[in-house]
Formats: sequence, structure tokens, C-alpha cells
Amino acid sequence: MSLSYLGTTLLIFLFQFTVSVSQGADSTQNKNLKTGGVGQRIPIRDILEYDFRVSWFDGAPNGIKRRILGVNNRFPGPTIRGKKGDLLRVHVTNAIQTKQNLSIHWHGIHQVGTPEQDGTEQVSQCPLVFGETQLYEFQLLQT
Ligand SMILES: [Cu+2]
Repeated sequence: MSLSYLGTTLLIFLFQFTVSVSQGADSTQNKNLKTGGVGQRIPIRDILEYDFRVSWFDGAPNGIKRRILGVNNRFPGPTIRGKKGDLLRVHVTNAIQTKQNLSIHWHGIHQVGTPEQDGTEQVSQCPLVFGETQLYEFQLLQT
């Protein structure tokens, strides 16, 4: 299970949330994309909006019933599919019944220009406490 306990803080690594980014189909934007390096701002293509409610739930992903930490009562969590240029907006609610703090790390996303969205709690963001909702918002700039 892709979880890491840091003291009382729970950090969810996004191995379970696949963020796959592919080139957009719009030819005008593709011209811009070819000149842009990783992290370079480009026009926003589409807005992808998600609600993630993180909590414990009962499941049996390996055939043995146990309590699982997941998103929207699912494990693995949702797959986010986007194209380069899309703006990702994820409303994350900490509904972890055991009241650990939460942050979400989008593994593989460079977060150039948006370090506060990287989920490195106590480094580039405050932890999300139980009952609170945080908006993670960043543009997909890589393919
Ligand atoms: Cu990472």
C-alpha cells in the first residue's frame, strides 16, 4: 500500500492516482507546446475538476478484508487523465476518521512554479487537518 507515516502526518503518494498527460489535439496549441520546456506556462486548455474525499473504508484488495485508506471509498484511487495545458483542480477533503493530517503528493509532476502544490507538508505546504478541504491546483506542463 502506498502510504507513508510521518509522525502523526499521513502523506499519500500518488502511485495510486495515475496522472497521465498526453499532448493536446489542438494544432495551434501543439505549436506552442513544442517551443515550451517543462514548467513553462502555456495557455490553459481544459479545466479538470475532481473531488477527493480521503478516508478509511473496508475493502479487500488482496482478498483479505481490512481497513484501507483511499479516495472516495476506492482503492486504487481515481485515475486522472489530462492533456498538456490542462488545469487540474482537485478539492481534497481530509475525512480520515483517525484524525491524521494529510497532504497529497503528485509523484512525477515537477511542480515548476507551483511548489506549494507538491504535497511536501511542513516544507512547502501546511498539513490538511481533519475536516478541512484544500484545493490543489496546477497546470499539467509535462508529457
Ligand atoms: Cu514524487
